[in-house]
Amino acid sequence: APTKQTYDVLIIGAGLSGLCSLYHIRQRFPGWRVKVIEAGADVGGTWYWNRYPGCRFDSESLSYGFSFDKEILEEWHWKEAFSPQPETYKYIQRVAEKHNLCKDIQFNTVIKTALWNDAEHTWTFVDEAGNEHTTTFFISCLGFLSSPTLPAIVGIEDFKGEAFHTSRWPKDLDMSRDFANKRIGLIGTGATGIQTATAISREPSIKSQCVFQRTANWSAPLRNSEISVEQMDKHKKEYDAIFKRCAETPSCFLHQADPRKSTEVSNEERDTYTDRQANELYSEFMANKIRERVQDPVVAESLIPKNHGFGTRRVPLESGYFEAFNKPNISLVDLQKTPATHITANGIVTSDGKEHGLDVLIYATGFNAITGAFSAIDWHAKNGRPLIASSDTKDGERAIWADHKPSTFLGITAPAMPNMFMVLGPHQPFGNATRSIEHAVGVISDMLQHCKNNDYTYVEPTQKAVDEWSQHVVECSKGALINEVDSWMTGVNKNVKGKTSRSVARYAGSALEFRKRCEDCKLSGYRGFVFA
Ligand code: NA7
Repeated sequence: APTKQTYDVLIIGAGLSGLCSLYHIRQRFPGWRVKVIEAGADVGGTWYWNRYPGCRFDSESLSYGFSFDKEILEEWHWKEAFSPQPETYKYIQRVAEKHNLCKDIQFNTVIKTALWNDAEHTWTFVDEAGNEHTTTFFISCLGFLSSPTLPAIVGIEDFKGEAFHTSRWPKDLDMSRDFANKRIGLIGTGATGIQTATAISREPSIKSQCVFQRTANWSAPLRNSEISVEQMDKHKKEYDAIFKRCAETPSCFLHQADPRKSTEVSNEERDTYTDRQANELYSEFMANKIRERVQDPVVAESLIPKNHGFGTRRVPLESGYFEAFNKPNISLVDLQKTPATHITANGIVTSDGKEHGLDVLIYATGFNAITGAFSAIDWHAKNGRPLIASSDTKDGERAIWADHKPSTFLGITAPAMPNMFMVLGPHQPFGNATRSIEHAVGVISDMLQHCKNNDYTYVEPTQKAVDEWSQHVVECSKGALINEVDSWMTGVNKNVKGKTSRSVARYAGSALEFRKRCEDCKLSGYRGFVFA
């Protein structure tokens, strides 16, 4: 029979955000009942699901760990400057194990429905099995790149070979055995597609790999390197300085942005993110690098983005991606020239009538980003309002985030969603994820402390605060060339209904400004919030 459980704090998601939240809630509120619900079979979130070959981060390893556990930082040897997924996953498992976090995590549980009870000041979450999880406070750690999307190509279900999304890579897949003598197809050339295609191109047993590219992406060399034991011993003494530095940079990485205005420097040094002419110069420089690296000039031209400048979409970092196309068994299909018309049992057919025969089809087609994981839950928020719905439906009029256009206060709370807090939600700076997570969890813990101190069981941002914040978020992103291009960062995913027009879904200002505004709100006694 379905069960009913009651908590003070319920967290959904056991990735870095959920684990960090759980750790801090336990520390600050020892008597509270806290639970984490997780869809996967283990901790790790992004680093649990994304186990495709070549998966690694492009944040510096040394800047990525949790700052709250100095002992683990002291014991942990990051072996590469940019850690590969298996090592990051192990690190996260180590944190969970040391703090016995799994004791309070329920795995393999998918939440389907969320109901706000205005009389009780509680949320009730109902899982797939019909079990009810009722809580006063709720922390969303759903992840902003956690809801994978398949390409909207006709016939996708007809394909007879093995097919999967990169974030659902089969756990026991062994490339040397399972890809031996196979024709591999890969759709998508974002950060994931570029990493996966490069790794597969190095697998000697494959027969061939065909990369289906809809939009060419600018990509810059990762320049990864090994970290020796001696170097790591030295770095271990530098962690305080590393975290201090991350707190001072706009995206929480170790590198600092050049503080000079583009008008103060020569052409060669201009800001390529806001200055169109400087961007064109830089893009041309990068295009010539691709021309040098790819032997076939036709393939090289296809790999050079034509409709967007360098850095106007998230720049994947690569390690030999362009050279992969110099191998005789690696080919590129330029879907700009010959769009995919449909998928058959045997492969992908393009507009020139050609059927590209495949044994395995890999979808590196990205995510319903930022709002996607929210839309997988059927929300009945304050006054029964849905959270996300298309504006052309009846529900759309009442939806809090109609057409996936988020409204928030401080990126951490949302209107008509009382007692909900978000880690890495919309309108938060992403950058170096762990740094942003630790900050958001700090803000949330302080707000919960404020509630506890005052016996509040209800907190909701005012519409005025939400409107002012939304205006600030839009203001921060003004002038950035990134706004002129469709990508997950501008809220566009053509594979998702209602996600076809651009919105400002993330905080494009500096993390320092974001933090200052959170701190000011706290110092003002949480102006902009209604408590009860
Ligand atoms: P991205 O960056 O959203 O990339 C998805 C890729 O898939 C991109 O090249 C898309 O082409 C392509 N795509 C999507 N749908 C289709 C269809 N229907 N046909 C052909 N090609 C398609 O996702 P990633 O997983 O690579 O990276 C996400 C983030 O994770 C990344 O930025 C890092 O921050 C970590 P398009 O460009 O839309 O033409």
